[in-house]
Parts: sequence; C-alpha cells; structure tokens
Amino acid sequence: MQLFYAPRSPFSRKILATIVELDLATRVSLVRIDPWTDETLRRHNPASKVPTLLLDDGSALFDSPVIARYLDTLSGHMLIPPVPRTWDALRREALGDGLAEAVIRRFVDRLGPHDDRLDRVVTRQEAAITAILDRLETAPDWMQAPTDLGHLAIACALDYLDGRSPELNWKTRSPLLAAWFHDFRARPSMKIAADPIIGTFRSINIPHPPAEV
Ligand SMILES: N[C@@H](CCC(=O)N[C@@H](CS)C(=O)NCC(=O)O)C(=O)O
Repeated sequence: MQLFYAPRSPFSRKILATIVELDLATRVSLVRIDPWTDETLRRHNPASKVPTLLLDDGSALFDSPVIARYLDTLSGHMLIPPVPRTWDALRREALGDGLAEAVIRRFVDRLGPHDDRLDRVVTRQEAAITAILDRLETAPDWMQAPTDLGHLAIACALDYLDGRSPELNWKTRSPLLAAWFHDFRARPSMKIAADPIIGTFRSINIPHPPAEV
C-alpha cells in the first residue's frame, strides 16, 4: 500500500500514527506530496486531498476516517473497540477531526483580505475550537480509556493547534487536556508521525525511534 501524505496535515498524521499503533509500517510506503501544488494525487482522489491510501489492487481509499477503518479492520480492530464502546471512540475521532478542520479553516481564512464576511467565518471557527476544547476538558473520563482512534485524532489535532495557532493559548484554557497531551505525545506513534522527514516507514522499524523532532 502507498500512503500519500503531507507532514503538517493533521489528518495525515492521524493515519501515520494509526499505522504505527497497528504495527502495519512494513506494509505501507509513504509518498510525501503537497496537495495544493501537485496534481498527481487527483488521479487517485478527485478531491486531491491527503491522506489518500492507494491499495495494492490500484484502488484508492479516502478520507482519513475511511482509511482508519480499513487499517483497523486489517489488523483485527485494535483501535476501534466493539459496540457499545465503538461510538465513544468514533465520537472522539469526530471531535479531533472537527478541531483540526476548524484550525485549518481559521488559518486559511485569516490569510485573506480583511472583510466582514471573513470575520464571521473566523469567529465561527473560533467558536468551534473553544467548544471542542471545553467539551474535552469538562468531561475528562475519556483520558483514562484505553487508547483508540479517537485519542490519536485528538492528539494530532492538538499538535496542529499548537503549531498553527499558538496565539490561542489553548493550554491555559484547558489544563487537564494539556496534561493529557503532554503524556500522550510521548508515544512512539506520535513522535514518528511528527517527523516531517520520514519518506518511508522503514525508518520506523528501528528499535528506538528518534527522540524529539
Ligand atoms: N476530511 C478529510 C480532510 C482532508 C484534508 O482537508 N486534507 C488537507 C490537508 S490537511 C488537504 O489535502 N487539503 C488540500 C485541499 O484542500 O485542496 C480527511 O479527514 O482526510
């Protein structure tokens, strides 16, 4: 299988972390691509977005929730637990993905010329960001649950929030979440997914992955 990914993309990182958690690294080679400037990807995914997973039969899977479900099925459902816990894990994944989406939209919209319409879009994204952070902070039982796809999605979104929008100071607003994130990001899967220079998962199979990147 080939994974088209971009190093800064939080959705790509969720899938990179999923692959490592599921011990599938030897079965996936990585193709780094800039979906904004490189049209190669559109042949496989008409929306030309990362992540896109090219299967061995030539068909492609997208977007990240679909890819994650496929990989989880391949490896015996280790990241999406059985019913009734399924829905908690998938809700967490949706919260993480929703947070990442709002951070991306806020960032892109703020690049444009300043006008009222854009202000409204940015304000709406900020409302989503704070509401998702508050939901995760005020009902923290999920932090103790066994690691699932939802935890990976949330951690990748928080890492993206850190890098893209440091001015939002989310850790001050969400101290419990910040403490959880601090511990969770030490997982090998998170460190590896944060490495923007990996071009192949072969580097992942070394016993001691590179320290902080
Ligand atoms: N819902 C999609 C979102 C994917 C997405 O938005 N990817 C961004 C990078 S983070 C992208 O490829 N953007 C290129 C574009 O919008 O043209 C998923 O979960 O995979």
